[in-house]
Amino acid sequence: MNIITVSTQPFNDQKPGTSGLRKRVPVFQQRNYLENFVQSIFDSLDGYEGQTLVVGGDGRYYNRTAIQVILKMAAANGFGKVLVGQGGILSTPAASCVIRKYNAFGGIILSASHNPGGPDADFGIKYNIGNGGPAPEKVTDAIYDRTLTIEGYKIVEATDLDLDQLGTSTLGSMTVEVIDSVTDYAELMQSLFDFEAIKALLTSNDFKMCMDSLHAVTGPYAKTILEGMLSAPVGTVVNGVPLEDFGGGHPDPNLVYAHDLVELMFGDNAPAFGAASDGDGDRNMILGSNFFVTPSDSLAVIVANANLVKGCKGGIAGVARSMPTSEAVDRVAEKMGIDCYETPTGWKFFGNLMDAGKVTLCGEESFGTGSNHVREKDGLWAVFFWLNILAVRKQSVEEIVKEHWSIYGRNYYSRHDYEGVESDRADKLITELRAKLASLKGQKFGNYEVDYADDFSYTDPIDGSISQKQGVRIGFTDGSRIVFRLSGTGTSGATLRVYLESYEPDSSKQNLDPQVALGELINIADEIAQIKALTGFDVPTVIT
Ligand code: G16
Repeated sequence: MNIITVSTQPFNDQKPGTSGLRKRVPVFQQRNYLENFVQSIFDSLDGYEGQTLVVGGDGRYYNRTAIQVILKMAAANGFGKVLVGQGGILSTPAASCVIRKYNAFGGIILSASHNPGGPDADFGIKYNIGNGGPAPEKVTDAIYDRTLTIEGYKIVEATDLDLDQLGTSTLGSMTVEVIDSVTDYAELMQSLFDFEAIKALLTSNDFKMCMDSLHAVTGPYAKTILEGMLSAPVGTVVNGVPLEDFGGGHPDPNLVYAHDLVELMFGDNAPAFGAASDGDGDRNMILGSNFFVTPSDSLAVIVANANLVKGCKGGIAGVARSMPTSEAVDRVAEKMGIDCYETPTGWKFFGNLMDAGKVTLCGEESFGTGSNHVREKDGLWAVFFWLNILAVRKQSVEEIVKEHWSIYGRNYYSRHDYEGVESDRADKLITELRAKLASLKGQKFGNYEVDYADDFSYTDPIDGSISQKQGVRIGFTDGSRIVFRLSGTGTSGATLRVYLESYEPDSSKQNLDPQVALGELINIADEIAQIKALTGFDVPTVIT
């Protein structure tokens, strides 16, 4: 089989964001665009010759095309073997699981996560290292540097492989094994949770649940595990077939985009438990009957109840949350006497802490929770964790969360997103905000007094690497916070995210609508950052 080197020219827009390179499909379809990035990944790695690479994606439009290219380039560049999910399907946590289980050198995951899919929508590619987690910044920086100087890429001349048949074939001297997308992940879940107890819950007459896979990647996983291994009634999983365009929807499990599920869960005769996951299966939303669990609260409840779950029986080493995530979990960690780490936004920052054994459970406010069972956040894992808690505690979701608040206090929390802001306007807002930081301390805004104001910088406690400018934080003397940052995952314009948080220890005041409880802080955020004036938006596009 012929290996050819194709000459190419650099593209100047291949800087990976919060989670890999995400662009519109037509951008990826430009001649050599994907190939340049893949070669830049390989050129930034050492010692992969003869080793195993894992490849899979969320099934969105362009997934199959990209996989064929990656297989041929992996063969030309000297990988020994590629494990690829059947039909090109591997959820992000399943890819992480497979990388770890088979000691692969790394993996390439094709996904733009929660962004819509289709010929004119988004596509993405990211590299995960041998621990199964997203490449750390020093690797993504090296990849980006390489994209700016690349002159050629290597590829074998070969016909496309059949990705739908399980089994082994060869591409030049490289072996390609098409593996079942679900089996390894399902086995891992079974080892972590009490499947017998969950099965008893799911088959009891007075419990009903709905899992909405939003036409995205978790469908096959949820069906196999929930409706198969756990005997939930057929139909428990809805929108369970991954579609290239996610049925035209926005595969983001939040109150806005998972509207059908939200309607069901807040309607008459709502099921006891509802959940949704995103495009590539790493995010989750948890709902009870007429009740929404914020991701920050979900993390705190999971940590507080970890002793009920088989996978955490050995105890929890520590926990971590991204900086904008609410401090609800900090309160649990404090009571448990374990460390709580605060990292920048993005799952890649949790990897080192987990590898060093410092963190067992972690999460982000952006509907992401996970543990050291893999090195990605894991949507279905959170669903099974909650089911396991419900099976043991025999209380409703609402009762469990309210009891939690009565013990630890409630962190009212909300995120306001302004999507599609002109980039220049968004940059100006952040620049002006940064310029104000030094003068904010001690200033009073209504009932609030600024305690600190800074631009979050993180020094990784394991490798000492420093990540600066990770979000502007304004903390108030009563523990409330406002955080501002620009999204690193968008593909057009800018998205401003404003995170708001206040703390309420008094049980009698814990039942307010968060938008009401946070009302004054919402106004202060606008006053300080001039959001309306500078973005031109009167209201956020998404409130979660
Ligand atoms: C958003 C979230 C982050 C999350 C990231 C990647 O980033 O705010 O918390 O880590 O997406 O998530 P996923 O892998 O599900 O796409 P950003 O930069 O847009 O705020």
